[in-house]
Amino acid sequence: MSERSLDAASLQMLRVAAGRGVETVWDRLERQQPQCGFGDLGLCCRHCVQGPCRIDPFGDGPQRGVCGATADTMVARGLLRAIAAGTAAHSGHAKHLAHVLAKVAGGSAKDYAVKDDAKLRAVAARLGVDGEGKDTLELARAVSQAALAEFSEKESPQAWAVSTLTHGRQEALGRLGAVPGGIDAAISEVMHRTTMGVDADPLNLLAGGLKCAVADYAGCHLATDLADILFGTPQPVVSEANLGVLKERAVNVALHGHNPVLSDLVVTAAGEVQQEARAAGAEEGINLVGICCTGNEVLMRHGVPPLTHAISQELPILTGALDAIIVDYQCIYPSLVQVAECYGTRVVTTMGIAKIPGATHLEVEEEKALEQSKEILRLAIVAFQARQGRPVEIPAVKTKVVAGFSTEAIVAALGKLSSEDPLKPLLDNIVNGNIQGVVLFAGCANVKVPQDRNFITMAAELLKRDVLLLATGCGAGAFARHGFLDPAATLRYAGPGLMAVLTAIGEANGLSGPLPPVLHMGSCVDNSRAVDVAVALANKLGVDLDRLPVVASAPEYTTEKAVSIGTWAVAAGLPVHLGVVPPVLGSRVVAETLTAGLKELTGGYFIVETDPLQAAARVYEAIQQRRAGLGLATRAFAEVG
Ligand code: BF8
Ligand code: SF4
Repeated sequence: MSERSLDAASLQMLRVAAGRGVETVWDRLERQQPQCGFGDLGLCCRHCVQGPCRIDPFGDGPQRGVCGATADTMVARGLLRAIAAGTAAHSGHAKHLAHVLAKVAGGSAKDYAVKDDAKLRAVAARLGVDGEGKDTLELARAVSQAALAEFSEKESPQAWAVSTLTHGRQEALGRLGAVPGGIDAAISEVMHRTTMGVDADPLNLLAGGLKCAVADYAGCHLATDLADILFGTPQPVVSEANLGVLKERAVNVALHGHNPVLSDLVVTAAGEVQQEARAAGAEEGINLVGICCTGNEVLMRHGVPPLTHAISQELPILTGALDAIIVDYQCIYPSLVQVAECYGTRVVTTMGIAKIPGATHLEVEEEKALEQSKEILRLAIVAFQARQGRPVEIPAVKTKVVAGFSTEAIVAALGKLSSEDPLKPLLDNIVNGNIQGVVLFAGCANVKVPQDRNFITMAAELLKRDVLLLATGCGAGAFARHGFLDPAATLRYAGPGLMAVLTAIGEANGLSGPLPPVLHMGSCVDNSRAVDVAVALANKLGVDLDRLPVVASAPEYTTEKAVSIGTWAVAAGLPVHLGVVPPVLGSRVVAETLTAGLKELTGGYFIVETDPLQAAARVYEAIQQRRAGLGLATRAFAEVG
């Protein structure tokens, strides 16, 4: 089992699954072996029905598809379609929020409100939307219109992309033709140019991929901004993580998926039906817990405990104590329904575009979302009553979590050290080497990697070398479950320079100790928050992003969304580590461009390294190269053992 996960609670539930013959994602991976070698290399194409076509990587068999497409063309086209799919997912989520904001402004979504007027005004000002004399709802209408206008093609460059980047980056992307005119337009252009008989030039295709990835960045940033406007900008919050947060005597309800539109209201609804739950015999009322990025959204804003993440999403059901899983969209395994059937857990789908056979579908409409949220919770109460008398096994595994580090929260915390110039302490400590650099850990868990291994191994290596760590998505979840979001972990893992800085900030903020060594910035769309921090640092230093000692890492990535984010991080000028080999090795041109050639164009590049120790060394090395480029003192990896 230990080759499957490093997480004690997951391992305990995997033993339960094995004992009861319940199939999980790990079993299905085994049953898929051997997986297709052509697919692994990116050497297959199904873009028309003269295919499917594949290229022989050894050079003996066919070297062209039926239409004449080469390996380079196929690999690049495949990569582009992944970027487009990821962009569609993030921006579908963003568009959903834009519609809700428009409904709030128009008065038809009474259960929602603008919770953060200051953020609304800050976003409006950044976009050049005039807020003068406008009340909150008038301005909300204007911002929602500006947001919806971001999706279709327009003459002007995308406001959310350009207004949030450095001037240097705007120019660099402009020179590459990588500033999209609209998010949907960029996705549609990729689908066009990758269909049969259009773009066959791998380099031209990759340029198109960068443009679509920048559209994805805009979508992510838009999603973060509008979620903050509607539900509040996160502030530091204390919670707990892992399966031990389930309570036998509570109605346990997991919120899973990505969007706060429903989940945030379920938090409100839970407060209102607590009494009903108690009356039904649940002494501890309703216990909301989170899975994946919906979990991150409600952790960041309400302290809802993160239960588990991505590949282990089936396992909480095996405790026998989970009464319902409410899902919206993305990263939801259809297999949840089969596991749930064995235990009586209600799986409730809520979005018209994301149904699962066998689940209960209750389509949520923003006009009556609060009432519908209560209705769903009542289904969970019924499930709770039905499980009485059946045994539960809740692993006694949970960790303390401090999360809620939005950009605004980080700046406010730094402001306690230097109110006039909040970024100064961070910058000074990077310059003097107390902080060697910053790594943003992002992305998913991948069942091909022992769960959490790459995140934990790399983080430990980087922290002791004084690298400040930020985290989002399921990566942040891995850190949560292994105690890295607990301030106590700073004492255990941080090198002396980093420890001094985190302690100074913590104490200035009235904590009796340091900040946690990994700052949880939110869900995957909230990678945009990390960009905001990097842009602020770059502007203060007077350099572009491609010179900062900042690296991104997705050491266990899985999804197409992660591919888009990785690509926009490279477009932004960052080195980006991938701990799982992407399906591009069938084309030397594509692989070399991604890992080296792009450096000349954007300053960013991919580092592909599956061994976490080697990966930590290479990420650290990338930081040191950037330090040297800025004329800062450098330190070799081997200097700290
Ligand atoms: O958007 S990290 S597995 S849950 S894709 Fe999915 Fe990956 Fe998790 Fe969040 Ni992000
Ligand atoms: Fe084959 Fe070309 Fe059709 Fe792809 S587009 S399936 S390579 S014929």
